[in-house]
Amino acid sequence: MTKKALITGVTGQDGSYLAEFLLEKGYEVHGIKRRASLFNTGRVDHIYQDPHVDNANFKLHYGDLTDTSNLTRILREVEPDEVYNLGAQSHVAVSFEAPEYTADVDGIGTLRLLEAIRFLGLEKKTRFYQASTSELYGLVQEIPQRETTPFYPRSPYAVAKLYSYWITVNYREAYGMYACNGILFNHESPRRGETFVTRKITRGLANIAQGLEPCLYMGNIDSLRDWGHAKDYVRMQWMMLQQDAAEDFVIATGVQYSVREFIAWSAQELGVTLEFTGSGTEEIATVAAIEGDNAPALKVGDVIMRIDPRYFRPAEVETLLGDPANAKQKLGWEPEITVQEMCAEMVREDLQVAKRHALLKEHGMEVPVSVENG
Ligand code: NDP
Ligand code: GDR
Repeated sequence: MTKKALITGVTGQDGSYLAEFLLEKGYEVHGIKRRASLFNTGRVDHIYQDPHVDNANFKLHYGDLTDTSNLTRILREVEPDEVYNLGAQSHVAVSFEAPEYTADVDGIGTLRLLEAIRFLGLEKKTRFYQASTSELYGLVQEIPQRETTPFYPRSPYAVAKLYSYWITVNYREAYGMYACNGILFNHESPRRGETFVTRKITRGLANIAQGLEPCLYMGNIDSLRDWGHAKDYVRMQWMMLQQDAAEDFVIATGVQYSVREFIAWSAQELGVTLEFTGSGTEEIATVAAIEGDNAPALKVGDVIMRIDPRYFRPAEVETLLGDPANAKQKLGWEPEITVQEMCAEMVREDLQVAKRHALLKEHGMEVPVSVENG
């Protein structure tokens, strides 16, 4: 029997990799996409299947985590074996601007799904994965963070996700549902949204190297993160639903680096060595040396990064470092892609796009390069 999976957030970074992964495993994959005024399926267009042909095994449904009746109808229609709840307003800084919406989608949205599964009598059939987050640890109470580390959320996003974490545990305990949390540390890829820090850096520096932008404006570059590759992390999401009993797992690499280091590696991938001088809001990064021909727009001495306090958060999560020992021991999971390999891949892909845009610009055409916000 073909297994059916339903993914909320299928048009996002993780949703797109997970859909690919499950299709390769032979699943029939259903995804929920939001109605938007522009096409928003860019990350899944390559796996799109014409719904007019028979046996299409990738199907998209319009929906929203704020709409109970819509979620219930989709669940009733699909009767999935597995639900992956990846949909969220996932930007921490934006959650300070839109706290109520974030709570509705990232907190109550999870309850709506769990309750719909129960209401439809699917609680013994449908396994449920909740996209929990290292942001739950916020102001860290223990280093490294593991499954037993106390939570201390530091943003409306993290507080909403805290509700989702516990309501998932509660439905497991109260109704015997196979429901579990993956507490995932930051994971990135060339498909990462443009306003998260890694992608902002790789895209911004590629644009600067090609003369499309003058400078990268950053927030807190002392921040420390445990970064992995999204491809490794979606594999783990699936593994968590294949166990005999539901359990919550920390997924991380166990290594942390600063945002400043990520900027330096990204520049190095472009053949540019940076020198960081000054401190606090006066810190800048200057081009110290250039090798190769990826950065024709730059010369030694150019300032290509400055601090803009607009990107500081009202409450910051300064340091995150996960301990993935439990996942390694019980599930045999190991990340296969290092953060440096991931950074190189992201720069490579963003550079290709920047080169195409530079060519268009050279021929007098307008190109979109904004990295405002985030
Ligand atoms: P993205 O921001 O790339 O994707 C989020 C997805 O959720 C998009 O498909 C988005 O749709 C959808 N979405 C947003 N609002 C709604 C809504 N109201 N109803 C339905 N869908 C909605 O996030 P990631 O792929 O990076 O992350 C996936 C999940 O994992 C998220 O829940 C995130 O909070 C969590 N997480 C992510 C980590 C990471 O480092 N990437 C780490 C830990 C947890 P649209 O495309 O239309 O915007
Ligand atoms: P995060 O990711 O908040 O950890 O949440 P993000 O990449 O946005 O920030 C990481 C760190 O970098 C610092 N930073 C900046 N961040 C952004 N976006 N833009 C900047 O200019 C900038 N300068 C410095 C941030 O302050 C922060 O400390 C991500 C999301 O995917 C969540 O959904 C997920 O739950 C967590 O990772 C784990």
